[in-house]
Amino acid sequence: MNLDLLARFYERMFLIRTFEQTVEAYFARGQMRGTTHGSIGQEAIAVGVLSHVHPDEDFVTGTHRSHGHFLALTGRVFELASELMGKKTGVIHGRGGSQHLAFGNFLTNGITGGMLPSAVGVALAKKLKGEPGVVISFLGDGGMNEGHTLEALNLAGAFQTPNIFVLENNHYAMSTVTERVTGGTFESRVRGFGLPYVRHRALDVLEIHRLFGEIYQRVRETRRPVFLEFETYRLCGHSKSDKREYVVPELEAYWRENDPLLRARRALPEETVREIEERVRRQVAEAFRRAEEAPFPDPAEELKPRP
Ligand SMILES: Cc1ncc(C[n+]2csc(CCOP(=O)(O)OP(=O)(O)O)c2C)c(N)n1
Ligand SMILES: [Mg+2]
Repeated sequence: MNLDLLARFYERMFLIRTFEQTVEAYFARGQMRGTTHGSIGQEAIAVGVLSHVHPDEDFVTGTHRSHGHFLALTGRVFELASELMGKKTGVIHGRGGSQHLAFGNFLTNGITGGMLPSAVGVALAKKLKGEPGVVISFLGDGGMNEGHTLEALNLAGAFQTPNIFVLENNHYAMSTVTERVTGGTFESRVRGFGLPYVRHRALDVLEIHRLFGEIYQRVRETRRPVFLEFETYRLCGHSKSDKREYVVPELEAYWRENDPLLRARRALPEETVREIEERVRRQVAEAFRRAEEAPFPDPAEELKPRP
């Protein structure tokens, strides 16, 4: 096992978790407004997958639940905390909030599966222009039951675009247990559109990194799409007010026991874990403190068209 790589990944996973827990505390105290969706339990996917990105060549699209994707990609805690507080120092000057992040070649929106049509368009443009790079798109199991997702997958299959679809199947769409509202299987649907399908239970960040690395290289070379389903679990509510009355007890017990973050933690020397956690806690506390002190944007300035 590569302990140096695992320590690096653990630091990013712990950063995401600490960020999400801090956000929960801010909402509970009424220090943040609006809504937010945490990714506690799913950190290993963001970190393992996005460890492969070439920021200048690839394009990444997220979802309503993308704090982890953003932090895995950029590590910019202060900008994200500022964005959630509506501050001028935010990722997009506090205009978008938690669900509407835009940073370089990374975009998210709050429509379930809503980035997929654009993601296929970007990949098609890359293919037609002969540009390098791939488009990596996260989506949820609920997103798989949206019409626009199926239209986008159909076009990816028809045009054979360099897309990698990363389904984070966490078993729930808000309070709906996905199995209950899904006809047939995701795999047969996706294969029906002419895309190869890979499924993996996302427990081990190093394994996710290795698997995604293979798929990433394949799509960079072949310029053809691949669909990857990760089985995962969110160990937090859907959004800020959720009593989690819908959870399936067996699933909950399995994923609490097998939390990928704790699994990585257990494999590292105690001293390494202690150093990482102290450093990250300081980093997050400092970023939130600075974000609190940062100014709100000036509406007159912000409403001017961007160059
Ligand atoms: C088109 C659309 N319908 C409904 C919603 C409300 N909504 C927000 S998140 C969500 C559940 C999404 O579930 P899933 O795709 O599994 O992602 P997860 O929340 O599990 O990460 C829904 C229905 C929405 N944002 N967009
Ligand atoms: Mg889901």
